[in-house]
Amino acid sequence: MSTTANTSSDAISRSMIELLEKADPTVANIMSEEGVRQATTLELIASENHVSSAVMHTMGSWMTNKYAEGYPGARYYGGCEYYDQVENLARDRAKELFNCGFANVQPHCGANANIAAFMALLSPGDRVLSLPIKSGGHLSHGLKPNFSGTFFEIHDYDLDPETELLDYDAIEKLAHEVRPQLIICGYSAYPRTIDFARFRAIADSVDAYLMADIAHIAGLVAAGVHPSPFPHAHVVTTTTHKTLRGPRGGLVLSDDEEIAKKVDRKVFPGSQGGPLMHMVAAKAVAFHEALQPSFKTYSQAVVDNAKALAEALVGHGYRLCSGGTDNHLMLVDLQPRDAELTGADAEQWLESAGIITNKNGIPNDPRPPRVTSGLRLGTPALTTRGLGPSEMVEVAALLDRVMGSGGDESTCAAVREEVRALCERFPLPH
Ligand code: DSN
Repeated sequence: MSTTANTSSDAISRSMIELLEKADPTVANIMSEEGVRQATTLELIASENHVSSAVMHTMGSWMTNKYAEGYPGARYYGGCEYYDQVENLARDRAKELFNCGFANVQPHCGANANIAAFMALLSPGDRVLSLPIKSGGHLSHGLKPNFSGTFFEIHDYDLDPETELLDYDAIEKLAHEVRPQLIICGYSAYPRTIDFARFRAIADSVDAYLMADIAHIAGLVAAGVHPSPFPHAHVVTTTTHKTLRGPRGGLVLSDDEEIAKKVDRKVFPGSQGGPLMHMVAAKAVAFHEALQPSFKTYSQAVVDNAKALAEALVGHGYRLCSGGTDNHLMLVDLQPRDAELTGADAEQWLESAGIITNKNGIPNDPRPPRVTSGLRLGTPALTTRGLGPSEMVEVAALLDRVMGSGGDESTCAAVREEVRALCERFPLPH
């Protein structure tokens, strides 16, 4: 039960678990086990990361105790002096980080940020042009059961079937046929650079708004290792916990004053009540971290590691969708290595070996979403631990040993021990 206390070098985490062991030993046990899991496994899920102790403990603080509905200087509750200060700080830091004039830091998550953006820009029934989830888009960009697919008329653009890249000419042609009110760019499983300027030109040619959902690449954008959606997008939405390495949460940005006013109204009271002020405070801390020169170094290392991992996997016979990666993630087509291998099997076998990944459909995947022929891999979390390009070669070899073994138990167990050793060499940063 006290294993987390032993694994964590962070005194606050240790004393928190000790306190919890007295207050609620059942939850203390679950949390300890999860702490050990994180410390002893390799996290390759492209949308996950390890936050700093400063960010983590700001979340678990007395800042959770307060209602602060409204915005700084205009709250519906008394006692908000310090919440105004911290929210203003978070907003200012977000604006500085992304070089724009407006930030709303209250969305509880990326999907909520997107709800507010849709509500600010559109009326129910309006037409939206976006990449479907099956090709790397996000569910909040138009999936039928989601709010976006329920209340708006969604039209799909797609990747070029040969290159698996965005085909801007085809998107432009489709935009002229559909005449959407909104075009969305920004994806969950697209490994290449996005040409925001080209998207804006397409949007302007049909008098549509352009929304960039940069949830995956936000940290890379902030660090200048991926082009910025500003000044091109009318609205930018993101999460704060992926490459940006902050607390789980959402953020809406804009450079347009009229849109900004609408976004504020649509976050509160349009789609949320009380903001999670402990998370807003943690966002402020994370933005401060991301403004430091060390974050640029980190983000460049994320990209360098992704390239190294991608090259090593190709060397083992895997095909990468679009042929490689420009950012933090890659989509591995497992079929050329083994036509029988599914993403679901690979995910499960790798987990038993201590390597955490997620199955992911590849473009035009013949298998259903719970099976898939692909695996999505990302380097933000491993880079946070300090692994570099030479360790990416080791990680690729471990991945291949497991996937090439057909899930053989003794192979998975042997790899599990090597993963433990690698994790000991590169402990969590807190
Ligand atoms: N669910 C996230 C991802 O894993 O990409 C996107 O929000």
